[in-house]
Amino acid sequence: MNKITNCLLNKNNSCFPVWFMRQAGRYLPEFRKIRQANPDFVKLCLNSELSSEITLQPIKRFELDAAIIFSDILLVPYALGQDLKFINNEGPILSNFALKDFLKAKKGDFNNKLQPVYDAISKTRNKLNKKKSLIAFVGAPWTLLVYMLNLKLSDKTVNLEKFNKNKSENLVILDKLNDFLCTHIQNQFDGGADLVQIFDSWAGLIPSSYLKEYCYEPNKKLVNFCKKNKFPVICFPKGLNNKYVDFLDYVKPDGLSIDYDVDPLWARDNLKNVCLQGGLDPKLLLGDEKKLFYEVDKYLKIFKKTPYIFNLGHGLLPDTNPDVLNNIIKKVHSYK
Ligand code: 1CP
Repeated sequence: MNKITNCLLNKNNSCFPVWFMRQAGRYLPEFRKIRQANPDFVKLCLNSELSSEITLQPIKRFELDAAIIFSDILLVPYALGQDLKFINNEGPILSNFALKDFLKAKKGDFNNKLQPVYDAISKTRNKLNKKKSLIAFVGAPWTLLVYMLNLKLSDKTVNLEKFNKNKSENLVILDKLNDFLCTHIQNQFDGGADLVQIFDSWAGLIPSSYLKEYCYEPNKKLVNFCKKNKFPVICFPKGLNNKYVDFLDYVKPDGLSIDYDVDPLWARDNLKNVCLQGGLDPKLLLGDEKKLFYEVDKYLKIFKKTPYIFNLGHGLLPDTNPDVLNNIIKKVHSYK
């Protein structure tokens, strides 16, 4: 059993496994080179040879305990019929959502469209040392819905009026998404993934009175599917603050990734019977190294006796210096 699975399932605390969200990305010159030659991001994600190569780039450079498959959460709405484009420095754009087309989506078609992702997973698993995990991922239904219906007004607000206009319809969409996400998880495990992370990146935009319906319940359905199939699962409901406690009580995943707004000491004392992950602010990696290593040390000390996977409180930023990452990894591995 590899280190991360042992930490997640057996709550083993004998070492700190380490990986980083967005570890395959723009901060690496070797990634930028492939990206420049492949301006169509969706095509790149669906090129199993290249996406496997990108997945392994950080593994060749650093002593990481996991590779995360190079793909994107928005390939699911793409496979369900929405056109997807990534505009440089602006992020992703999906074509207008059409309920009729969405309701007609079929599993066979969905599987065919995403087959290159599953092929990339198999190719990567064959090349990756057995001691290292290969991480699959999905976006949680709410976060996907934010993109599919274009609900985000800013990084802090969501258009709830637009959402509430068709509330019953939206709940149907969430449910159908859940079903397809279970298929996507299953296919990724069939391809050779060892664990799955569920990204609910916009959970923090949901007003408290809606949290159960739009965040906890959909995450729980995915987690229950994983548990039934013995797939280790980590949830990342970003932005929940002290509601992380309610999330954990309700959803009960094997692992829980905390964001940079969560106080690690509070997390250790209030989020029990789960393997915690992450938390360190990715912005710290761009600043003074002394301050950075003071903070890295703080996380290691706080989580010394608990099952904990070292990671950040969100994805690596494009301006991160790869050498800094290397120094963090060395420090984490030498700690216990
Ligand atoms: O321009 C480029 O080179 C593309 C940048 C990029 C990359 C490298 C995007 C666009 N997606 C990815 C890959 C990606 N996306 C991974 C690969 C594995 C790894 O972590 O190394 C993963 C796990 C994701 C997941 C993802 N995509 C999330 C959840 C995590 C998070 O960041 O909160 C989200 C919200 C997306 C949507 C998305 N894709 C890309 C961008 C810039 C965004 C965010 C847009 C926004 O802020 O709304």
